[in-house]
Amino acid sequence: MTDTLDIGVLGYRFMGKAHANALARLPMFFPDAPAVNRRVLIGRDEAALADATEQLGFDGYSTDWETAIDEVDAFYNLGPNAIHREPSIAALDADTAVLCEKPLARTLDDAAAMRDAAARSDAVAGCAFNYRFVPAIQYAKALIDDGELGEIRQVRGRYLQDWLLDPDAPWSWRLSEEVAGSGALGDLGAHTIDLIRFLVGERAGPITRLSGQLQTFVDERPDPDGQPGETREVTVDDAFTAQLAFENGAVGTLEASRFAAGHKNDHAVEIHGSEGSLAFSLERLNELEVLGPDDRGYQTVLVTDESDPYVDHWWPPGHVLGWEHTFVHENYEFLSAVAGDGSFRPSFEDAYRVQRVLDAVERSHDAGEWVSLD
Ligand code: SOE
Repeated sequence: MTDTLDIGVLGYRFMGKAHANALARLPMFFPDAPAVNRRVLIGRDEAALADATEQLGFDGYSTDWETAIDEVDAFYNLGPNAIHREPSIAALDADTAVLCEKPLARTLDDAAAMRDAAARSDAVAGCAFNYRFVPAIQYAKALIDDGELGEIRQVRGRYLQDWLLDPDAPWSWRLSEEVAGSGALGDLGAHTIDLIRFLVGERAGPITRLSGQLQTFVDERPDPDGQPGETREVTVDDAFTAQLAFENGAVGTLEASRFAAGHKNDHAVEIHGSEGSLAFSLERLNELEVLGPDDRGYQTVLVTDESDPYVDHWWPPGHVLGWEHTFVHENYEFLSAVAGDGSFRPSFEDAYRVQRVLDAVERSHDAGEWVSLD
């Protein structure tokens, strides 16, 4: 392994910018991170790629991912869900490390194939569930693992956005079953499922059964590439809800929506144990609400002390972090694993287990009954 890691990134819009920004921050704030070179940006539209290559600080670009994955030490697959499988498996089969955006795949079968490729490869494979890397979430996990909440009894997770509230909001690949696989369920629910597994998976065990429902409120939207008045069909859910049963007897609820007026990016979890509770929302991501056995109400903990996860890399206490910092932490951990031949979580196995829950919600919705995840 060379000292400097060459990185190839497929995708240059929202997630491309989030990860390119994270790579650019590493040398200044995480000097013990491996040196990285933003080597090649991969996509289809050469004109847009050329502009993005300049803007995101890459050496060059390519429209041929098959060649590019052989030229780099790590391949970031940030494309739409339907193209997660093939390039990621090809990279892993060439022993090139892979960081794939969430959800892992469009379908459970694709996720299983990706998990199997990671199992047979010597390369590190990770899925970019970035909310594990919020300091307040890691602080919450430490409280739970230390038994501060006692036995886990109830889990409540939600991811609420409002960007499709306007029926004239344009169609995009995220609204296509053929490209995305699902809507709010896989785009937003996947994050919450991973977060719940991260936080309570060791004490509550896996989700063993669930019931779920999916709903589409607006079933066609203006086609941004079509003539005025032309529309495209929405073939995924706009919102979902589910109720969960855990191996230890805990119960839970899950929901996500792209129609939740008043919520911009409200990814929230609340956990009740036999000894206390905790609550987190991404819209207040530096804070954790904690209630211990002797507290009469929730206490707000500002998780910005230098002893808190990652905070010592940034600013003094109270100089709060933001959404983008979660990607810096995630890239630091992933690239440190790549350089050190270590392991990274969330792994493709973790991401496959998230995909099993997504699939179970769809099975339950179709069957109109509870389904098992055994
Ligand atoms: C959807 O709007 C979205 O961009 C998700 O795709 C991301 O994973 C989430 O972090 C923010 O919202």
